[in-house]
Amino acid sequence: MLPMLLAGCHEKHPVDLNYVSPAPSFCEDSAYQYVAEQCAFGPRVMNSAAHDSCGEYIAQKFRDFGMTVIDQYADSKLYDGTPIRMRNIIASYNPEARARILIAGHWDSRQWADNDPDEANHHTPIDGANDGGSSIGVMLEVARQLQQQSDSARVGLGVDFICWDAEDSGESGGGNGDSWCLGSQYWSGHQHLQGYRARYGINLDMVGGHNTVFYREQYSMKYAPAVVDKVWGAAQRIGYGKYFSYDDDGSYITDDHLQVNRSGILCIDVIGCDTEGGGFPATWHTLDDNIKNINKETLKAVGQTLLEVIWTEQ
Ligand code: AHN
Ligand code: ZN
Repeated sequence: MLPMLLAGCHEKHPVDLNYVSPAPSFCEDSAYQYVAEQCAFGPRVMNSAAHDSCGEYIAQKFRDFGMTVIDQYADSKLYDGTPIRMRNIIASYNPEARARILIAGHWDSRQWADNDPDEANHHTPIDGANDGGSSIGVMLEVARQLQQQSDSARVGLGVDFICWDAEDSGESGGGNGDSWCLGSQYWSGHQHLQGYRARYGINLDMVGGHNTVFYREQYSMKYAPAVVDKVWGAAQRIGYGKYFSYDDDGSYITDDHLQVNRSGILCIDVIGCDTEGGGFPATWHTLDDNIKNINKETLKAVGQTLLEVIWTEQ
């Protein structure tokens, strides 16, 4: 019998209703819980006790899921000269495998809600449930799924989860592009292992909000169009074309993926946009970026797509 083919209104590639994915099911309840647990420490702003405790939590969770964890500590300075101590956390599945991919996202949260509608909040730190927490929550659940597989069916690919620090302390208005992404800037010049290579990278940013859609970010299209195709194609294949949309082009966004590209590894950014208007999510850099505004379906769409990419990588 011919497979039934159906082109939904959001799909560029027709959905094959007979397609059976080899990937396990991503549990959005687990991912949500990992976001909530990060938020419970308080805002993860640089040089704070909450930040440091949450870093320990993240590293320990990855170890609990059988990953080999490398900590990369480094000193840096915020754009206003404040000294900071950064911790990039690199957790590896199958650390000995030659064929590897990289999945990344930042774990720090912004020290100011400088996009809050109420100006009185502009100097208050944010929980960063979506902006920071969601990426780590999804990566932890992907790691847990990798560990859960029975020995006979284990994925042979290597996967490196890189949790960037100090992404979100940049200068308001985006004027000073170098003031953002300090952890990944450091890593791009000092990789955690000498001669580190990955086939490609997927950076996650704001992957857990309400009313979220992922458009093809333009630097990703410029540097790594085949990786964009791979990820968007995987999403469409398993029915998440509504989230991974071809309807509009994304914009050019300064984010951690640029630093990975700078290091010579092709990397894309999966960054949430608001379904209304296509800009950053409505809660972006506001006090509303908290656990109440995390959407499990969005976490599921991104997490299941990543599992599909991993389980179908040759
Ligand atoms: C700038 O605003 C220059 N880049 C956005 C990167 C970012 C901040 N992603 C989340 N928070
Ligand atoms: Zn941010």
